[in-house]
Amino acid sequence: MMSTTRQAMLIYLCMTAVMALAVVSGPAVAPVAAKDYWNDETPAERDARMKWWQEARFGMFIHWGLYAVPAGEWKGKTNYAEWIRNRAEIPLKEYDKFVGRFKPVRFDADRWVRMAKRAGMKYVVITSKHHDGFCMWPSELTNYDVDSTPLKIDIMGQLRRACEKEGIRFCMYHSIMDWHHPDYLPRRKWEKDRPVDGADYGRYVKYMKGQLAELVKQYQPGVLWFDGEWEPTWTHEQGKDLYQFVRSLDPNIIINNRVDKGRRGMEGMTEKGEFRGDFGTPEQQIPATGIPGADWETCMTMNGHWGWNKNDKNWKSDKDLIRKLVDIASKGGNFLLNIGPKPDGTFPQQAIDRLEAIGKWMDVNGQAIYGTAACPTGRPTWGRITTKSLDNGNTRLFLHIFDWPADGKIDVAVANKPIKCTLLANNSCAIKAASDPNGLTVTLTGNAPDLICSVVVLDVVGSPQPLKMCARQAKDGSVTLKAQDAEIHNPKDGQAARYESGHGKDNIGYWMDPRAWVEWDVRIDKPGTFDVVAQMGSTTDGPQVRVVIGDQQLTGAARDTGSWDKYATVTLGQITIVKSGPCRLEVHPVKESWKPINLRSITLRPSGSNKGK
Ligand code: H79
Repeated sequence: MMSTTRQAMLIYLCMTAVMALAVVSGPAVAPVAAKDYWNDETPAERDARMKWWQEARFGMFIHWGLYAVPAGEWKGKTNYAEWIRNRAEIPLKEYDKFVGRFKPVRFDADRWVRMAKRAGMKYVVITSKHHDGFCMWPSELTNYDVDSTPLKIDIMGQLRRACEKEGIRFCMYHSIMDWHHPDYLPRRKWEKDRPVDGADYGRYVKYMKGQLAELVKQYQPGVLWFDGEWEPTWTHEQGKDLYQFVRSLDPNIIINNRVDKGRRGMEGMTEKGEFRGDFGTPEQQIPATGIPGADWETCMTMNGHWGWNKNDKNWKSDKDLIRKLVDIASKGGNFLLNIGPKPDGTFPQQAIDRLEAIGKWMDVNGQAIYGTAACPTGRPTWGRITTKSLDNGNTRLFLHIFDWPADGKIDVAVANKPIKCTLLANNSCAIKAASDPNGLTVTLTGNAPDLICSVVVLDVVGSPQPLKMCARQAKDGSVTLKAQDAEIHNPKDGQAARYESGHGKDNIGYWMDPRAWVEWDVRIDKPGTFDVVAQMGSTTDGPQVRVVIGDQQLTGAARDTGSWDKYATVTLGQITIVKSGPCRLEVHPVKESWKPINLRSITLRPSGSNKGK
């Protein structure tokens, strides 16, 4: 049978021929317009194309290329990886010596793919070409490829076949930016040895398209994951054209938003507008909330580098990685977790260990991740929720419990009636679930079956009816309001304040506009007098905030912490709450005093007179 790719190629060629004929024979024959893969796709067609990817939820990113050879080190500095050529300013003459030293004698594609599968990953995205321009398959269009290395291994081909065997989707990362091709522009500022004379960017684009045609034809990637689109030589028009071109090679292929110019920085979601791309690409960060209707995938490293860096020992823990996977699934996203293989073709042992640990968790809990949808409510304090609709119109909620409660009780902010509730690890273990006007309460017994994340399966009647989430008082009477749970109100015009995460950030930032304000829903069960304590970062003394709770308010000032990313705990004042029940806490800038601050949290802490009551 002819593959869909081949068919598409044929249709594409035929249409090109028809269009050429139309031109030759003049206006009497109406030209047949090529399908516009972006605008002419119906929502149903798009859903069908995206289905496998949306259900997969978890994939492996692989950054492998010549940069594995220096392993992150150049002239005594050790903090490089796949950007080493650029960051260490290595002349091409020097860098190209890695071609002769790329000898992955222990490369075993089957082993790699089996490790991905064991970890519970459903797809693999590997660098066919990173920014350094080196091609990991034998390309007809350049000698800067694996055919010029001592072992001449077609890495893409071997991985493609291994994926096929194991039922894993094979996908490719391809960089638009290219620091090697003579026609690519611009050059790096420090490059003195490569004059731009004769360079022709249009010719580079043709080269790239030719290579993409090779890749799609020979390896049928499920996703083309572009990157390096931010340089000014790459335009929106070219992005549109490349999206159409790649879809015309294989109509079913999925393409990330870095094909075009609509990506919002490292936050990665696509700006509003005509921008192409099937999914957003947050890099090294997880969005604060899901984005209804948007497809996205967080890509992240296990340590601090994408390519192999032998000195980077800063590995994320099993717990951190598993909870990140859960967090992402609970917001309706995919997790693309990176491996930077070593030059001998093996995975770093630390990466192998982590894949193994995630796999063990997925063996038990995978069904709470695959094919699930985002949590319908806000984020609970005890963990995360994923959902699945059941055939009979009811809903299955997977309660991913990070912090097993001491009193055994967890709140689920939905109005639905419970049907049954069990532990996923042991489905004979019935758990009590009861609903009241404040939502559902699940009562657990015993200890957490999994200290990283225990999953409770809760079936409820009908589709989810979310209730407003309230922050509640802890045992000591305090309430902590976190940046990630704030509702941010921005004026329609002007700079928008937003929640920032990743790279140690966990705060409301970009708070330039004093008209922007934030609020939280709170529920007070034990009224009294509270100290209002804020964690704030500021580059000056004095920006004031007004905190409003019900009909009371107070004003306090931020202190100079030297940097927006350094935080001080400041007591803003005291406030007395007389009535129990739900209320709102708002934080407004005081306009006259305003200089941007970062806000990490607000805590209401029972004050001296109130303590222990
Ligand atoms: O392949 C890995 C990295 O090598 C690559 N992307 C991941 C998947 C990467 N390249 N650059 N970076 C990561 C950081 C670059 C950030 C910037 Fe920009 C590029 C800052 C300014 C231009 C992206 C575009 C963020 C803001 C605008």
